[in-house]
Amino acid sequence: MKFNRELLRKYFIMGSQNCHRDPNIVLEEALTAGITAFQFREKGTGSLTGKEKLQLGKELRARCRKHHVPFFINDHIELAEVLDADGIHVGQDDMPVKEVRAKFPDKIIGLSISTQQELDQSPLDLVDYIGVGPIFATATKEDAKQAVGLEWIHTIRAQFPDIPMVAIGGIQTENAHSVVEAGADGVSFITAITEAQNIKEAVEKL
Ligand code: TZP
Ligand code: MG
Repeated sequence: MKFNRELLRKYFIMGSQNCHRDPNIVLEEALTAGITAFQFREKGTGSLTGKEKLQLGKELRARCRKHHVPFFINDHIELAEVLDADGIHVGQDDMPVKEVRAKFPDKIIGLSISTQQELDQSPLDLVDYIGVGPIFATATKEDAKQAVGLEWIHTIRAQFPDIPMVAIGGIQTENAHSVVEAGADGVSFITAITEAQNIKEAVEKL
């Protein structure tokens, strides 16, 4: 799948550890409601591993394919290959972007950026988009860094007017628009959907 920055507008991230219901149903509702991208992030306390992770990944991958929504894998290079993911999202401590790009010349690659130093030292020319945050406080990621605020989006935009950018961390229906107004191409979110009473309404508002 070819990258287009509009894919970043409503970028849902989740793993089974985030869901109170069958992750297949949660994803299906989110896809039907209009998310523009999905990232399988099976990670942290209570997450599946090995064959179970692979099996769930296959199921979620198939659902994205059916809806023509790009399917991303968080970190897990091998899984991205096996599941024929459209893209992979890596953090600063994962496989270096240069190696990921060499391995996957045609996949969409996203990279997390949380500080000016990371911005300065990352090979931005090799990635399709950056993920920036955590913008607001979040309890979803166990090792999340301090919230950087909307100011961080302005700071990056001033230096890179054209770089495709999705924001993450504490983004909910009530604050999503402030993030886009600050200059992000889109918002990524976990609990805005996995904790939503009504997924359809939540996706529409985000
Ligand atoms: N990376 C930075 S914050 C975060 C990740 C994966 C968690 C976002 O979860 P939520 O529930 O949308 O705040
Ligand atoms: Mg990572």
